[in-house]
Amino acid sequence: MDTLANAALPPGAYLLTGPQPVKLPGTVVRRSPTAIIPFMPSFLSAVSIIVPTFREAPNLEPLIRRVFAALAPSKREAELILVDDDSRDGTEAIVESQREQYPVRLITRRQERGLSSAVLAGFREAKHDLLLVLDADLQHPPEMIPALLERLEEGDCDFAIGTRYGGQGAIDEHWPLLRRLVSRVAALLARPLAPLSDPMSGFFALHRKTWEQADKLDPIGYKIALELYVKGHCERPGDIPIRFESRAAGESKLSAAEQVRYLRHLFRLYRFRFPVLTIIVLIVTLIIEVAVLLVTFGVLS
Ligand SMILES: Nc1nc2c(ncn2[C@@H]2O[C@H](COP(=O)(O)OP(=O)(O)OP(=O)(O)O)[C@@H](O)[C@H]2O)c(=O)[nH]1
Ligand SMILES: [Mg+2]
Repeated sequence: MDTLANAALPPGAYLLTGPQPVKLPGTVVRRSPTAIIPFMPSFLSAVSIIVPTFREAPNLEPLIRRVFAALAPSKREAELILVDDDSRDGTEAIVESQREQYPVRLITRRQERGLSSAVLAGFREAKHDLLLVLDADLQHPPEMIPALLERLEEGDCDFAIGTRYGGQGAIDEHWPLLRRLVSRVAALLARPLAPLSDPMSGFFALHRKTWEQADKLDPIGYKIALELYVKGHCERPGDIPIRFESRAAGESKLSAAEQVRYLRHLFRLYRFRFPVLTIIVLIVTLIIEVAVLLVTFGVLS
């Protein structure tokens, strides 16, 4: 550890340097010095749980408590990594207050922004072989975490995902109609890329090697699951139906701009997955546009 870099930081916080760093300047990682939880040894693979957060302070205490309560019966070793984009809403103090009891860490990004890149920052910090991602606002029931992990370990699955649309999946009746529609259309548009019933889901689990061996990721999108599935060359999704709750507290960060970014993101994934087809579609579009211009020009002149 670089003592000079850490001298200026509050107790319990230090900049990661050395072989396994989060390289971003201004990134502060708080580590629990005695991240001990009274779990017995387990034969199940250990999991790093990554939660991107932005202004989620009121949700953090119940989130942390419910995550570890869900894992307790299986005695699976786990760490929880919150990746916060400098919310300045008390997040740091809340995580600090939980660190004695639970193996939870906070990465505070002072400069970079964005949900998808936050998830990847969490992956880089994760130390276990299974990676699981969920939102902080308790829309994804933490009680379903074991089901996702068990599905991933069944052998015929390389990407487990909590779905609102498959099987007994459901959405809280208070979720706005427009959001339901947008979510459905977004899922439909992604269908040729991946056979996921809910590709916009932010609740998923994968093996570390899937991420490590993935093609170069381009985290511009609001949700990273689809990109990880496609670029990680996954072939065997495992749907776990969940009941998608309404946000427990705080505000949604899904803006119209994010939805436009999703379309750009989709286009890039199509180009990656079907390069020849994309070129053909572009050429045909170009020919049609030129033809329309010529006809218009011919008609007008
Ligand atoms: N680190 C980080 N986290 C983010 C950012 N934007 C959103 N998040 C987190 O990502 C998760 C999903 O964001 P939400 O705003 O709940 O998006 P959503 O679930 O699609 O929308 P709602 O249904 O309206 O809640 C939450 O835990 C957010 O706090 C960001 O820019 N940086
Ligand atoms: Mg949400």
